[in-house]
Amino acid sequence: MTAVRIVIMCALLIAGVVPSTATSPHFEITIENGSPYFSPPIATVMTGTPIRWDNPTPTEHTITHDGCITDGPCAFDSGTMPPDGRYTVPSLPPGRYPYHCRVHPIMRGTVTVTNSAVPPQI
Ligand SMILES: [Cu+2]
Repeated sequence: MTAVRIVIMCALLIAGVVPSTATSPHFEITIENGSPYFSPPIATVMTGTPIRWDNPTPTEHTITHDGCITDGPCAFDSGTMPPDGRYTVPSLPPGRYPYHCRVHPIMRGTVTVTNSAVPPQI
């Protein structure tokens, strides 16, 4: 009976019926006060992996896809992230996503989303 219960719980989790807090695997990027400002500054994640930025600094930042300030499509823009704030992008289509902080344009990072287990050659 326990196995049946586990199967049902898994089905509910997959269906999103049961809210999951810490169970969702995500890729974590931490904002830092000094260069390179994002740790890691260059990240490669598998399609479907949520990407989360944590802001442990005492300063407000944004996570803004470069496309949001150019002609390109705007894939994500956090708005202002307060100290101890967090921003999660649930998933992105495969591609390369350079991003920056609107408050401090010197802060730059890149996320590459891939379907392949082997990171693309740059
Ligand atoms: Cu900033």
